[in-house]
Amino acid sequence: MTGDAHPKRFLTVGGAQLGPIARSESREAVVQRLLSLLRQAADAGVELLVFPELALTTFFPRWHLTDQDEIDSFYETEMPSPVTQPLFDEAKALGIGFALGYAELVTDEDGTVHHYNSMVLVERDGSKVATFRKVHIPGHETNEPDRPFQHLERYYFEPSPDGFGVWRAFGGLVGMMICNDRRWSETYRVMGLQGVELILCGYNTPFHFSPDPGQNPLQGFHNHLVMQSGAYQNGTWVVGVAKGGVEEGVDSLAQSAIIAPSGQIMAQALTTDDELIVARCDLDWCNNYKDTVFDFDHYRMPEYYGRITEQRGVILPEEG
Ligand code: CDV
Repeated sequence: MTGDAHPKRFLTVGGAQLGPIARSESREAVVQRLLSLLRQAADAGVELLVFPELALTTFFPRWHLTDQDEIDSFYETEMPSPVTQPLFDEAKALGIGFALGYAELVTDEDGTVHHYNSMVLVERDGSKVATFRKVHIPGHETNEPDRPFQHLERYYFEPSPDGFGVWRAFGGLVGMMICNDRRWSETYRVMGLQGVELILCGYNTPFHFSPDPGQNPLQGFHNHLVMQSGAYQNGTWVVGVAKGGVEEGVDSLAQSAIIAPSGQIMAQALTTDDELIVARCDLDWCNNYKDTVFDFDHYRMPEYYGRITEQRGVILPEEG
């Protein structure tokens, strides 16, 4: 693969793509599906298994709900909880780590309540590595009844207060991002500047994009485009895992993929249902890119990148 003689750091990584989760499907039933994928992954020698965004419930931002108790029923107040504990127990027994996306409700000591779109990363010994909270919250804040379905993430979630961390875990440097985060080059670069070698991502991407339906047929292309370029430009593995298929009448992209630091797709899902994909990832392969064409210390020109953090929107050059 790289032609080098020195020993490699291999990690066998799995993507546990999910098919639709109906609104009526219980958490217990979903956890059974996750357990089935976990056991398949263990049989395949997987050491780290990645589940999608909001992997315990249906993608509820497609509805404008107003009853706060009903809204909060989609969130987890503890992780693990009695319902998710069997997943943690089985993973530890099998010696397999995992990343799981879920809606998280946090109550501060002063009683302030936060709603996040989160992903927990758990090591092979069952210890919690980190909880990542989605940074880029897409969609809209208020009900827009003219749409065929809503994308009310900005009504249901607040952005992460923490940003993009990178953690020493699984023998490498691991980061996380959630769905819309994967479309932004800054996401990858902030982790790339922390030496990231493996980025884990879950997503729910409906084919229909109301603000510009012309993009609908390009959903699959754009999905791989951003993750492949992010992997290559930062010399990192990227694992993108979908909840796909027709869920409550909304058709969503599947095409989960494990992408190498070269930008090449090493494994890709073939169905729109529960499906395991696996790749044996050489974490040292990252250095072929990090030490050459993307040797940041040698070649980056941050003195010209100030606008990236100094402004949010576009400032046009003066006319004339
Ligand atoms: N769950 C998501 O973040 N979905 C978004 C929207 C825009 C479809 C996405 O970027 O895929």
